[in-house]
This record gives sequence, C-alpha cells and structure tokens, in this order.
Amino acid sequence: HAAEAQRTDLMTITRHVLNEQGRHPESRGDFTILLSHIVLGCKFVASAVNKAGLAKLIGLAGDTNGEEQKKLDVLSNEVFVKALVSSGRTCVLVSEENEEAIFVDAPLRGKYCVCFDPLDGSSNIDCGVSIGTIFGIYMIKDKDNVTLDDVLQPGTDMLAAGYCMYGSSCTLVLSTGNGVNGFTLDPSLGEFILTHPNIKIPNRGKIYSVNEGNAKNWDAPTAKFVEKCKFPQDGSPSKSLRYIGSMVADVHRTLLYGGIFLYPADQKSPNGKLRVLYEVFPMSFLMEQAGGQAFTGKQRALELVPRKIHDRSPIFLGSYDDVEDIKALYASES
Ligand code: AHM
Ligand code: MG
Repeated sequence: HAAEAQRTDLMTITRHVLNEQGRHPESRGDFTILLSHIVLGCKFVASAVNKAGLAKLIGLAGDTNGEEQKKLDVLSNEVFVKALVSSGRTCVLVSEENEEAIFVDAPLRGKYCVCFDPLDGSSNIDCGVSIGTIFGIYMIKDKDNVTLDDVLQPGTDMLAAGYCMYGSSCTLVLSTGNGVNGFTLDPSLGEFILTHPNIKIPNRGKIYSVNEGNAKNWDAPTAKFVEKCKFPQDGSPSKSLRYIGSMVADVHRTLLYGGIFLYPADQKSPNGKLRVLYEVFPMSFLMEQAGGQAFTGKQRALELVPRKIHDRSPIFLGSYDDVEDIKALYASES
C-alpha cells in the first residue's frame, strides 16, 4: 500500500490573507503586513508561555544573578506594542495593560487601530491552563486627525478580529469579515497553517459556560436561563457545564462545539466583567461571522458604542438558537 504522500502545499496564514486580499484590488498589502506583525507577536508569546514554567524551575534551582523574570502579561504587552508600532501600519493602540490609549508617532503612523488583550486569563498561567491574546482591528477615519474617537466605534465597524490560544497547541482564529478560519502553529515550520477552514458554529449546543459561583447575584433572566439548562421543562436533555475561566479557551470551545458562553451582569458588577473593546467585540464579531449571535442583555453586542476605552459589558454569545433563548427571557422581563 502506498504511503500517504507528504503534503507540501500548505495554506499558511499569510497565503490565506493574500488570497483574500486578491478580492480587494484597491488594497496595497497593508493589512497583510499588519497581520504578519500580529502573528509574530503571537509566536513570541507562544514561545514565552511554553517556557514559563521552566524558567521558574530554573530560577528556583538557584540562579543567583537573579534578573527577575518579567511577568508574562507584562512581557506579552511589550511584545505586541512593539510588533504593532514597528509594522508602520497602526495609529492608535488600546491594550488591556495600558490605562491610556497609545498614539503612534507620525513617522510610523498607519491607518489601522488595534484593540487587544495581550494575555487574557493570565491568572491561569501557573497551572498550565490555556490562555490567549484577543484583538480587534479598525481603520481610522482621517489620517491627519487621529483621535480617541477612532477606537470608540461600535463593533460593527471592525474590519477584522481574532484570537490566539496558547494551549496544548497554538491556534489562531481570524475573521476579516468573510467567515472565520482557524490556523494551527506548526512548531517545526514556525508557520500558522490553515487547519479549520470556514468555521461554522452549530445552531444549537449542548454546553453552557458560566461562573456559577456568582449565581446569588444574577438577574432573573440569567438565573432562569441557567435553571433551564439544568432542568429543561420541554423534554430536551439537560446541558453540560464547562467553564475554564479563560475567555479564549471557553469561546474557542463554544465556537467549535456549539453552546453558549455567559458573563452576565450581576448586583456586584452591573456591567459584568469583560471589556468591550478587546474582549466582547472581537469575540462577538467572530461568533456572528461563524453564524452565531452575541447579545448584551439589552442589544446586539456589536452595536454597542463604547464611551471609554476600558468599558465593560455583560455578554451572552454562542449558538444562534441558544442566544435566541436568552434574548426571549430578557424580552419577557421588560
Ligand atoms: P483577566 O483579563 O483579568 O485575565 O480576566 C478575564 C478573564 C476571562 O478570560 C474569563 O472569561 C474571565 O476573566 C473569568 O472571570 P471569573 O474568574 O470571574 O469567572
Ligand atoms: Mg482580559
């Protein structure tokens, strides 16, 4: 029997984005360049995350010249800020790690704004649970007059969004507004290869994902929804609970298997926990592009207009029909 021929015709992420750009003859490759800098940041962080535990062990083993190990989230932020600025294609950057937006100096200024969480879920690092980088990309309105308003736009204005998950493998999921594609880092090549073309989320899922420890503070629709997941009254099977506490991993599973991810408002945090610009918007964009929905409890998540760069919002996202259910509960409430 013939051995399977070695596949050498690989669809790398760069090739994929160049192909997509072919559909826009007016584009001059700026987006491809920007993306290649984001990809470089992801590879750098992936390698740092892989070494994180080891560096600590070596440190414990008595490294005396004691340069203190930089915290991974701080390091990741530096990596992405440098990668984005040096691309020459960005003008405003919003990072979860920086209180103020970063305005890129004129000589390196380009037309894109990038909002990102360089290392989300970093409380999970020490136990080896998956963490990730999340990003959303906008275009400025007027290159000679760049203001904060260029990033305080509704999510519907985003051009592209994605995340990179640093887990048992390193996976980058991206949408440029034309569906969702997943790429896995081949460590031997150092390239992201298209492994999950045209991701579509199932219309209904069997999983709900929420921090149930907050249940005593939930509002009625959220409480009712979760109750129905556990004790369905319509004869449907009860759902499974999966909650990692790392948004990228929880959303990635939701995207591939279907189901719903919730970070609702509660009495203690009336706007929930997750940040609009670099958590809620990118993940909502991906969900819609994959055929799912994202809802805040009041409206379509992407139609929010953030007032401040670190604004938060409650979020319910995932399979189309599961999100319909929570929308119905909020509608009957009001
Ligand atoms: P972080 O930005 O401080 O890492 O927090 C964000 C994380 C998300 O990854 C995750 O969905 C959420 O916090 C979990 O919050 P909780 O521990 O309240 O369930
Ligand atoms: Mg975060």
